Amino acid sequence: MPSKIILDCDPGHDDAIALLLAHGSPEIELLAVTTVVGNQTLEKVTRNALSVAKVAGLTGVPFAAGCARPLVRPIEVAPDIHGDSGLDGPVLPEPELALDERHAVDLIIETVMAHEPGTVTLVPTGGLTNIALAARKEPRIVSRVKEVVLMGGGYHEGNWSATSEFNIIIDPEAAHIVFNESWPLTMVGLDLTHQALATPDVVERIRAIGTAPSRFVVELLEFFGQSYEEAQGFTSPPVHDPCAVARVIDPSVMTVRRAPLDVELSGTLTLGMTVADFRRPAPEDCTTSVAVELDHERFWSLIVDALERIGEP
Ligand SMILES: [Ca+2]
Repeated sequence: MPSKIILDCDPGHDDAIALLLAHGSPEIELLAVTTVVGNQTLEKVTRNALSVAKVAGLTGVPFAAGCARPLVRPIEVAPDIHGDSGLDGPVLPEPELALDERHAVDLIIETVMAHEPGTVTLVPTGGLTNIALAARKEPRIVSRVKEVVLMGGGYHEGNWSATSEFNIIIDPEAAHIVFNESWPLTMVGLDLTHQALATPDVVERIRAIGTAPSRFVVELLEFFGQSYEEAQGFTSPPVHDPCAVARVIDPSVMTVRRAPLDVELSGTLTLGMTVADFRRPAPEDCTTSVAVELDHERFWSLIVDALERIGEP
């Protein structure tokens, strides 16, 4: 039985690859794709999601736009990493799919409520505004969701401040809501995703597939690599978001550790920090885990295999 997921994203180079990975993996049944302000404005990331769908030949899955700004904070986007479009590098095809008319928050709620309890996994790879609002608007989704597997945060690393990761710091109040609900939650944070480096041999493996979607990914990785080198001194870019999808496809692709988790809302230096308490074994009722170590070879093989299955749509 494939795992049913809702991908809530802000494409975004790594979101685009996460979407391709989900679409090309038989272990995943993609129920819906929802967008949220983050790497760029809602309008831009939504268009990007639809362009990626066109590249992937993805049809029959509802795409819905969600929140255009965080719950409390002003909008903060990331053009220095993702460019002015949010997905700079490749030529973006004109979208063909029409957006679902529902707000993303309603699509998330209706999708979770329409499926058996314990069968739908939420995979957020952007700020947590939509997910937080969905939990507040329809609290029954919290016990019905199988798990939340999110890309964000980090127990020892930050990237947007010394302590905090972009997806969390752009809407820390939303993250606080999501991290403090009772659903099982796995935080695939920077500690893990900084191991998911698109090294030159990885880029060559993807290039060798020789299809239009693989060329699209190579062009994404080339732009992303340049951004990360200039902005943060990486020699190969960390490809964050597909790590969360990979965890759902094959849990053995990473090790995780159970630990109580919370989000800092009042720190002057540490706003948006995700704090994991490792002082003792996690208590029985702890529902949160953090991703620790990635199987780099297995991870990239999942992406290469997905692109090979997508082929030339
Ligand atoms: Ca993202």
